[in-house]
Amino acid sequence: MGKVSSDIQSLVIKKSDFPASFTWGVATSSFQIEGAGQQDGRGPSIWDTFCETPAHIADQSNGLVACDHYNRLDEDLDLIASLGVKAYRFSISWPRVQPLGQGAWNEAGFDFYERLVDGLRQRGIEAFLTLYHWDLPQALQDQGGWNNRDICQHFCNYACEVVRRLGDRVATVCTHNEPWVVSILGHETGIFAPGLKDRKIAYQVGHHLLLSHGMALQAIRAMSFQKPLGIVLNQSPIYPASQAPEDVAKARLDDGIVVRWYMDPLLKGAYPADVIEWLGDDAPEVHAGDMAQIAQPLDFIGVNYYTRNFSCASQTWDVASTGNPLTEMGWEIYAPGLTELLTRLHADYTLPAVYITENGGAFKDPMVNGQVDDQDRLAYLHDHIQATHTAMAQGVDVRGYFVWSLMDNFEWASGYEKRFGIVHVDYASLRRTLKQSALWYQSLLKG
Ligand code: IFM
Repeated sequence: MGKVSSDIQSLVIKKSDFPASFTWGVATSSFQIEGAGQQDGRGPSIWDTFCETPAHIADQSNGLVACDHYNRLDEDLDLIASLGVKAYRFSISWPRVQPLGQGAWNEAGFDFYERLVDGLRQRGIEAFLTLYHWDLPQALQDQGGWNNRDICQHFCNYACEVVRRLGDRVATVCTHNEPWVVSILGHETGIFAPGLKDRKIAYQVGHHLLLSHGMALQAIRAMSFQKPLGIVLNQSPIYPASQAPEDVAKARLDDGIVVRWYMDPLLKGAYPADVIEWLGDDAPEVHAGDMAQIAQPLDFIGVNYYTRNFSCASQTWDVASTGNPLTEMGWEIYAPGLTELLTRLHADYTLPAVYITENGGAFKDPMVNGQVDDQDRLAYLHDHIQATHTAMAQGVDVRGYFVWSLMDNFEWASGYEKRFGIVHVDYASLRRTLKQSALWYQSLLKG
């Protein structure tokens, strides 16, 4: 393990700049790290199926081993504890605990999560549990997946069972991670599982995700569960590429598709009229009572922020034209966008507590003499933590910040080629090594 290099000391943000109650954490998701794809009765998920088509994943990989977190739980819990974080955000693999997505529970799967929440507790780390981070049981996809309204009740049953078994040892529960990704990338562009390319289905899926969120919140509260409940959205401020009226209009519509399509129903009880009009016949079928069901009171909202976006009506926007550096994903590094996003949401909505539930970057990360000197990631994290602080100073009630990600992992259609971790994973040996960014985060959290 290396030392924090001296130039890092010049970075300005300090833990003491934040309230003592602020939650500092790291985040992961089940499919991206667990592996053990065919172990202990886990059922197949749509991502297992999606990975079977080599062209879907950049390096033709899959999640069968991933970081083998399932078999290295204690080591990984010690790793998390070594960072000094207050909280760990993770997701439950639905097919691990209920292989078919309905019916029988898999006790071995629940045992794993029992050991996870107990292990966190023993180490004094709060558990931030996410119910759905994209690994749908394949058996439910075979019945239409999120396009079949029946799935809302299946999700609700699953959510209640997870809370019944684990709820006493978690700090918060979140229903969905990034419904825009599931809806659009999974069902309109088809670059993520289940790989459909149909706009009408995509928006029906989006509606069912939100409806299932509302149903689950209501059912969990009916169990007298008192802890904070929320949802996590991927959000970006969207700017027109120029002040030309068509670019301004496109930016407004894109904001409707990415931000307002989720924020409005959750916090105002209605879909944005401009997006409904743009969808025409592809607008989702909404039953009487659905919108009230979706707009359950939220205890918190999670914001996943990586970059900003530009909208251009006439041509493809060249992100290089901003002149700012890009991450390995090709995403512009623009920390002020996080402040702009948070203050805009604060102005437009009556927000519940906010957590930055994901923030981070993929960088090249060469391992040299056993160390990864990822100054680019370190600066990225520093600047975004500072941007969070700036938003808080302007009145946004941000309660915590989670680095994406604890460790390098399966980056969906990019496979293992893109590394987001503050801990390096050598995929041949599965050895974990703290990068400079992890050492810096550790020193920041020491205060
Ligand atoms: O790795 C993903 C994560 O699963 C969801 N949010 C974005 C991350 C980086 O692409």
